[in-house]
Amino acid sequence: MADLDRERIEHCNGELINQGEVFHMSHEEINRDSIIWMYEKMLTIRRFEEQAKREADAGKLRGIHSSIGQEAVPTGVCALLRDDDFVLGTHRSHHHCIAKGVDLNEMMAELLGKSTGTGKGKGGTMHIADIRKGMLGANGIVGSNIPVATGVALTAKVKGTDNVSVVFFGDGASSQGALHESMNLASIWNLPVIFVCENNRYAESTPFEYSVAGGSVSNRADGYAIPGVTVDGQSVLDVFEVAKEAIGRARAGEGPTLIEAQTYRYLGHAGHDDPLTYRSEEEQKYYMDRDCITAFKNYILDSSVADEEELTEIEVACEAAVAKSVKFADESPFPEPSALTEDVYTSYKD
Ligand SMILES: Cc1ncc(C[n+]2csc(CCOP(=O)(O)OP(=O)(O)O)c2C)c(N)n1
Ligand SMILES: [Mg+2]
Repeated sequence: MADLDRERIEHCNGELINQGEVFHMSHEEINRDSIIWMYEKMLTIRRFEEQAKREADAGKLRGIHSSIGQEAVPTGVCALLRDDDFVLGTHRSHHHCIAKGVDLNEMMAELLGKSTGTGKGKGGTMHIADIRKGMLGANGIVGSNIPVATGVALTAKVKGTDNVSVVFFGDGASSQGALHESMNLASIWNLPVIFVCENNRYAESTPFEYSVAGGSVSNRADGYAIPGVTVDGQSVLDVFEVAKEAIGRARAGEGPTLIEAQTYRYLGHAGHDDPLTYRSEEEQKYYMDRDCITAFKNYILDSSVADEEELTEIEVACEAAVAKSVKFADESPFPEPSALTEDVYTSYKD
């Protein structure tokens, strides 16, 4: 194994290399409903993404940024959010949308460019939003949603609500000025925003170790006097615990947090055109052997939260929901050409 791979694996294993402490939690205070909700969400994301890839491979859309492998991160965070809290995403955001409760039928229709989609078929995979659910949008411009989320948090503070704003972004985005400016403002204004970096080890084909100075994203919080924490992003329960602390602080008016969740994307950067020559088979196997859904299923069975039969029922329901979303999308019409200039400006009122 190349030294770089070994370092990366040890790093993600919690054996620290220029890294902040990796938190492993006790998981004692999570109730059964939350556990079942999280299992169902993670599985729905996985099945939806597998289907989305099949749709792309069949030529029904022009490719996707798959979140397979990263399901635990938004699931652990969104388990603690309300509909009136806000989430902002990235170019790789199907898992954020599903975790925040966006309707699967409308998502699949949006992917396939149909008029029944979340953006009436004019946004596509990288521009899914649903204000009713507090999902303010995926976004194709890397890092661009970080200052938007900070502004959303400022709105909550000015209005005196207890809503929180969560922004997900990648390890590549973590070196953008937008994150640093946002953390600075969020700190001095004590804003209810949680910055969640999904460190999946690569920005396209560029390794984290090559491009991120200092070897840690979470340590960057130190420069802005806000809490920064690294968590095992393959453990949904660990993510839940860290998010609980961060969201609780934000709601209580105690300001922002930076979370770095260490995770891995299983597929290529943007689908089938990525030969993955920049990472080793051994490295991929290492992460896939620690699959977040398999690990969580084992936890549920080992701790008798549910039995095999109950989990099978959930699995069947997730598959049925995804199959239904494809049928809904297939049977929906494409938007009329005359709809091209409609909805350019929003009429959103609160
Ligand atoms: C401002 C900007 N620069 C470059 C790109 C091209 N681009 C799209 S995704 C990506 C990599 C982003 O990596 P990361 O933030 O780690 O997210 P990941 O793809 O790993 O989820 C790049 C460079 C872009 N979309 N926007
Ligand atoms: Mg990345």
